Amino acid sequence: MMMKLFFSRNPNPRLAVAVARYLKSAIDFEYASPFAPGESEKFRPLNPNLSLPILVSGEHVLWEADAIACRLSRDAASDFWRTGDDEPEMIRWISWAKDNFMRACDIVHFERGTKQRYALGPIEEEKVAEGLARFHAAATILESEFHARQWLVGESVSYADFRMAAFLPFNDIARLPVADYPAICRWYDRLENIDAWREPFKGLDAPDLPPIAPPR
Ligand SMILES: N[C@@H](CCC(=O)N[C@@H](CS)C(=O)NCC(=O)O)C(=O)O
Repeated sequence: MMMKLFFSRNPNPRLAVAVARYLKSAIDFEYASPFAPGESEKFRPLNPNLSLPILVSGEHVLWEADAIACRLSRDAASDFWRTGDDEPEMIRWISWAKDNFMRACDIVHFERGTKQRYALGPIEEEKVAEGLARFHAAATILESEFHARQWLVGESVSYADFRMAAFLPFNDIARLPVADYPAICRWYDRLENIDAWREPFKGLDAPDLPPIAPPR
């Protein structure tokens, strides 16, 4: 039975779609909107959080982008999710990303992006300021890492790079000062050279994200 990945164009589902397309996984992609009116009944049995991505394989359901990336990489017998001696280092960067660099990006993107797209309230500038402070602290560490290497783990791209960068495709909206960090910019340019990262939704049927009204 063909696996199915439920996705939207938001950051974590985008990440899972990019992984699947990078690995050329033999799966179906289906656009979903579990928070839309009337959709929760369908999706709550699949994921009690109602969030995306969700990977369904027969009776088996997996949610959380990291777990899905691990599953798809194993199925592809790829070292995109490292399985050898590099695995602890990859886990280190995934873990650090979620508490630091990616978290900072998420805080700012939530205020300037998600809240505005989905009418969840006005931008809270003190939260943006907190996110920006966290961003500078994390980016300083990442910048010095990328002075010494091209990718986070070993000599080639791994899931840690995709996870770290999950919110950067949305930086037109989040407006994080990534340009202040040249080694991070060079790393991100390398990611953008990967078709699956740059254009994960190419050929997929998925409506654009709701637009963001310009600030009044
Ligand atoms: N920790 C989860 C977070 C999942 C999550 O927050 N998904 C958001 C998008 S970033 C979502 O489902 N939003 C509703 C939607 O996209 O329709 C993961 O890494 O998969």
